[in-house]
Amino acid sequence: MNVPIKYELLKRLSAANGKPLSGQQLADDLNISRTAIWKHMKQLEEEGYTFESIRKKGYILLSTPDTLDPAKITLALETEHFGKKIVYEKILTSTQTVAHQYAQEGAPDGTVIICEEQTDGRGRLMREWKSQKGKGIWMSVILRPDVPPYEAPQFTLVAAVAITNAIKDVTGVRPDIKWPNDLLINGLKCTGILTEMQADPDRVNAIIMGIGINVNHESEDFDEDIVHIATSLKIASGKQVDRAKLVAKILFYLEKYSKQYIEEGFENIKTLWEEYSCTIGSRIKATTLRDVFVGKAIGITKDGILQLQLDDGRIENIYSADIELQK
Ligand code: BT5
Repeated sequence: MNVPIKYELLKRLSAANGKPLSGQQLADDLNISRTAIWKHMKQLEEEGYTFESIRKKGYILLSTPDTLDPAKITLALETEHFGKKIVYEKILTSTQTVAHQYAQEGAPDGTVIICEEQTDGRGRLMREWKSQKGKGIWMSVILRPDVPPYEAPQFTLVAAVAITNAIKDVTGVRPDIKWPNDLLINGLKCTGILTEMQADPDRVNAIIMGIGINVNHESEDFDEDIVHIATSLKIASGKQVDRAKLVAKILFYLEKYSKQYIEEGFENIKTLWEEYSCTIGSRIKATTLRDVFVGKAIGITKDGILQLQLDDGRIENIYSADIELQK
């Protein structure tokens, strides 16, 4: 279905708040025929929307399907321009791979690639990211900040703060941020962030921000190899979460904080990040590509680099690593 018409229809029906809207009124509003309205309603029903149709009065929207349909995301969107272009598919290999192609073809700042299921979802260092059908948020957002390449890793911290705020607003549960790219609830991973970029030597062309969130999984939905390290927002909050609303909220905060980072620098985001972090102040083991360091995480620099105080008192700057919190 033509997305603008579908969106306009749903916008009106959901704003009516349970009162019937007549086919004639909808047809006049949208400047299409009553038959066309009827056809659109049928198609919406096929997609899982349910309506009550009252003779001579019109339609009431009863429920929306549990999907990431762009029309549903758009209904909840409060951004200036993030999420104005959404590419939605039932199944993809990886939203990152597709987002890289879109970025290369010039997709604008804030473009979203999102799907219900990934067959080849990936984490850092090409690790596997499990992306079960219909349960999570598997999306990549294309950002076009005018920054040098060495500033790209900071966007992982910007995203971590944005997603934490959004999860808190929508579910009431506040995850902890584990440097650099995990969100944990009760020590278990609910979210992973993968920041990749396309760049010239001195300028970023695009940041591809991959976001994977376990939303409505029950514990039996997790494969054996991750069941002891993973959790979902439903497990943590005890409630089914509206994924489309959460996507809209994430885009709102991602737009807000990336703008703030570009215009004002890292200071405010650093403060929020430190408040949400479970890494700072903890004794941790940091495994980098070359070394293993153990010590107390004492802070992040204004560039987002983790500072570790080793047992001999030396300070080690950690640019990229896997972190284990130690007892
Ligand atoms: C990450 O990597 O945490 C980044 C994950 C980013 C996924 C998103 S989904 C949308 C976009 N498209 C993609 O293809 N990717 C991005 P890393 O820190 O390397 O963690 C990977 C590790 O997390 C794996 O080795 C597993 O141990 C664990 N893991 C895999 N799937 C998980 C899941 N669904 N929940 C929790 N942990 C998981």
